[in-house]
Amino acid sequence: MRMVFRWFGEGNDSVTLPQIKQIPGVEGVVWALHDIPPGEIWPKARILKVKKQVERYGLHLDVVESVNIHESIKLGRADRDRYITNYIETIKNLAAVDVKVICYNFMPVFDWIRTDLYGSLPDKSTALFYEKAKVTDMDPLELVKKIAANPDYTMPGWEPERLEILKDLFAAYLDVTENDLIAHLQYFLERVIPVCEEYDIKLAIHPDDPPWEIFGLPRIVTTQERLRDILNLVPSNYNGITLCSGALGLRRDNDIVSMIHEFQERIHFAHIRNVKLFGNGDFIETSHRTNDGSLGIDEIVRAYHDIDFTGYTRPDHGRHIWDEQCRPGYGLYDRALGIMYLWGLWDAYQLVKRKGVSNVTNPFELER
Ligand code: CS2
Ligand code: MN
Repeated sequence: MRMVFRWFGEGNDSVTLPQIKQIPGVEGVVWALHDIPPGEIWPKARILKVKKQVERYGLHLDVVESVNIHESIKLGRADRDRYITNYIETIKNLAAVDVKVICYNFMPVFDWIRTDLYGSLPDKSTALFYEKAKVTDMDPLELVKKIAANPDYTMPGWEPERLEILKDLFAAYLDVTENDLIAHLQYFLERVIPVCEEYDIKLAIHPDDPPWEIFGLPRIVTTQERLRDILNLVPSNYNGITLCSGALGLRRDNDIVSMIHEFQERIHFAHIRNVKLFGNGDFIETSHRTNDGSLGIDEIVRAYHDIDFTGYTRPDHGRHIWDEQCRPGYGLYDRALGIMYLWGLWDAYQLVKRKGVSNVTNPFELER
């Protein structure tokens, strides 16, 4: 497990590089050029600037999240080849600074969707919250308008200035089926993966969040079966997965431990976080600790330990605690606590392995 930490860039993040450097066991940042629109080439000079900033603190920039995919590629439009060519140029520019993994997603229109970025937890901290009724009962454009009108609630893809574009996109996706979307992903992968092989840089698709159809938009990165299909679209090690426990774990029928075992060679990036699922379909993000949410983070870390996972790993979203002012889900404190929890589990499993405590398979199960 090689620990990395998401950083949104100088002037764009409340968390600083010196702070990240002091979190135990963090070796690199997960970064992106967030101001470059999907479909455009990431300029070499901009990439080199980040390299300089990050390396000054002894951190690496091996993992990029995300190089976003232009909607024309997802829609299979006639102009997609131009955007694929640009994507390939970006891959080459990133390989030139030794980037090893590129995380991306194939979600139409929106990245992750929540209805409240500051939902309350019983301890008075706040976290990203999803209220099912709000999503199912509302016209998506109305919801977008309402959320976008409040600057505190702006999420990726929901920006007010995108409203007109959003209307067109919704219309464009009306007759795109899940199978079409899979075919468009295949078309993309067949063209970029050979370049990834040549330049030794791995692609890692992030699951849809939440992993089900939303607002009538098709979604395909949702289950173990779907992940298997995607890996088989182009059977190369360079066509891999970002296994996000918090996104996939929103479905009770998803078994993360089984996915870790099945896809082990193709998991190039692990996102680990917990989430509390409610009976009515709502959910809220929690601390990383197993006891605080619905996912067995202890079992998930044990599965990574069992497969001797050497891939990049990051804590995912955290709560907002101790009055921290930060990007929603991306504060310093709770994610740093999350890292210490992950290391705590990992080191304990290491110890059990070293000492050969054969009668205790999971010391943490005894506590629960
Ligand atoms: C989210 C996403 O769950 C997550 O990791 O923060 O924004 C995610 O980074 C992107 O969907 C990956 O492309
Ligand atoms: Mn994630």
